[in-house]
Amino acid sequence: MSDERKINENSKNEQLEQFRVDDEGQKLTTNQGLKVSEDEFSLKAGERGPTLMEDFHFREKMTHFDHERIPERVVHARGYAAHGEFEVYESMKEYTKAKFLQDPAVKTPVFVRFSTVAGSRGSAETVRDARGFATKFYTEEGNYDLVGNNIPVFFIQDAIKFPDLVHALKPEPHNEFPQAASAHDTFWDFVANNQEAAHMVIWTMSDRGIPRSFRMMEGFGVHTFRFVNDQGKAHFVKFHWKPVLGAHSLVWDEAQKIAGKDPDFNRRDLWESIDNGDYPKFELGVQLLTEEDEFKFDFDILDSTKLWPEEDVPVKIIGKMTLNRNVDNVFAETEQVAFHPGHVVPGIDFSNDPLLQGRLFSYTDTQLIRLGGPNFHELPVNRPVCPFHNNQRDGYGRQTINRGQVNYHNNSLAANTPATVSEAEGGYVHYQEKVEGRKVRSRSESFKDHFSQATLFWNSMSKPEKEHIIDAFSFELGKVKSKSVQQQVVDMFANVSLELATAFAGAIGAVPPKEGGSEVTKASPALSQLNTKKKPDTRKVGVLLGNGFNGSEVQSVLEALKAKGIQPEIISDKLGKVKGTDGSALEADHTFLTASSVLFDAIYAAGGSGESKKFLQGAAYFVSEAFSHYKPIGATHEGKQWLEAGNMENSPGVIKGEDVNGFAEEFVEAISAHRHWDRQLV
Ligand code: HDE
Repeated sequence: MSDERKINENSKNEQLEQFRVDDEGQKLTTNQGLKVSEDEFSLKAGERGPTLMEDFHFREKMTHFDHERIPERVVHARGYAAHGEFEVYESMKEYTKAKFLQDPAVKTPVFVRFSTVAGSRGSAETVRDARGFATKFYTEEGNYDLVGNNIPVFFIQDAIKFPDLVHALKPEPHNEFPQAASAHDTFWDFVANNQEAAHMVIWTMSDRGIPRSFRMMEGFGVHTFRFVNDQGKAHFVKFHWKPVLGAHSLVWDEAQKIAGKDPDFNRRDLWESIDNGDYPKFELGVQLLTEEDEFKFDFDILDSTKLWPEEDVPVKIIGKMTLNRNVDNVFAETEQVAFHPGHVVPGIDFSNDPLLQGRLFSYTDTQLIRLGGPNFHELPVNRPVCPFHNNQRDGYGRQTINRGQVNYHNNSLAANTPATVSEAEGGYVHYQEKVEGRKVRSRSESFKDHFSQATLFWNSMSKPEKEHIIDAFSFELGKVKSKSVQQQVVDMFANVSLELATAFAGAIGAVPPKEGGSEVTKASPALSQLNTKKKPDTRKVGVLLGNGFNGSEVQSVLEALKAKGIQPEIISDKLGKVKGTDGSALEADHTFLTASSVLFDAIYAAGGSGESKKFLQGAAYFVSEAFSHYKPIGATHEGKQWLEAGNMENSPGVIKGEDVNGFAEEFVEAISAHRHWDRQLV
């Protein structure tokens, strides 16, 4: 690889190209390149005799298969990824010298992996959990990894507690259930006895714990990092990803049903969007603080259980990421990608957040067991796109052939190269923060308020969002067997909100809290998803269509939806052509068996005059289930019968179309709203 460091959006793709292999149309060979004449039968002593040791092809094939699995990630095992590019809107020179944040003309290749945290690699995706949001920027100065989550705070304040947290969250060790769920005794026992978890717990119990899609959730770097400019001046910084489609969630009953109907719901959504050219986009935002302002807040900015309210420290939008290419091979790329918050570039540095400090150890360590040795940086997805040279050698799976006699520093035989370079030439120099202190195992007093920001979050929620939080606590604690743990959690959350704790105590038969309450009255409107962007783009609409539908009118509705970026998919009682009154026909994409209302954002009941009983039953169920999940429902022609039958006609977000043109417009607006929470369910 040349030492020329011109990176563009294609650099990673071009690098990966040299590793891609197309097997189709090729001759079958062993791994040694020997052509194979027979792949059906092992080599035997006689047709009915034993297999011979000599059968090297059988042994190679079987041995490779026997070793195909690697350990899954200890957390974030279930994930999905895509390639893309990042561009900065304006130079960030004032704050950081990071090269990829200087020039709006430069596009930096990225690889992003989204994940759930608790579940195993094969678990369902719509479980209640935080989501990982890890981005690798392949910059001209080396890889920069922003390894974040969709929740801006964390459960614990010090990394030493991470193994305890994860043990408590994962399936219980004696019986190994429940899978991918926090609704069990050990998790809530951990929460009640490690009360710093309060803030993140209220986030996971909120709608943020069940995002509608990876494309519709925010991302956060969580920790306080540092930006450092070329004058050596530092700012504290928090990173945000803002989805261009807004942040939206599922409802809990729907999320549980999707987990059965389509456990791959989120990855399918990401894959299909990119495949369709609807590229997911996120804007990068930063909150910046001068070093002088470090102690200006009523919380410690080194404490990862705290956020910086956006109304106090505005989020400056500085760039945009577009995901535009699916992987070629999930194992090679998504599974083998190795993120690490310690992969930084000049201009980005750390803070003393004790959670971040511990992560700086853990990520390389975990790759050593997961990817089998110290050469994981050589795997194609992990390679920087700029050159890399050092004196590290050997180890399992080493691929580079480092030539020459010299593999040490200092040396004279190679003129002391590879040579270190000065800061001015791009050498990474750690920010020279002055640090002094006694060696102590303790926590600063400034980390001791565990409840105020949980209350801030609660205060910021709209009425439906509060109801969802109460329901989530009632569900999760309703699954806890220990009465003592249930009561401890009630008493703990009384410190966050008496209204909340009293409500879920009632639902789980616990004693309502006698004392508690919070003096925090502040709210942060940016925390409510009710204030997010609302757009119709890429929303999926299930169209219930039967034979004898009104050909031209229904087609004109479908065209109007498509013109707004909405994706209608036709559902009928059988696959094949569905015929319209005017002789036109539309192909059914799904049947009532293969699809479910929970897999769509909205339902359009268009009906048809020649419907069978099976059709009528299937459609009625679709409509009523979608209604119960507060989804937009539109109905025209015969489709209106289900609204009447279900007494849904005058409900918010239910559009009954008399005039087809006006109908499409109203329906698009209802779809953009995402859900209609003010609907009264009967
Ligand atoms: Fe992680 N985390 N984490 N984490 N984390 C891992 O690294 C760890 C934390 C996050 O898609 C592991 O490669 C410790 C916060 C994401 O490959 C492991 C602590 C945040 C991913 C690990 C934390 C994260 C991981 C497991 C407490 C949000 C998936 C496999 C100090 C800012 C990355 C691996 C991917 C993965 C350790 C806390 C995000 C074991 C010790 C806070 C998105 O190294």
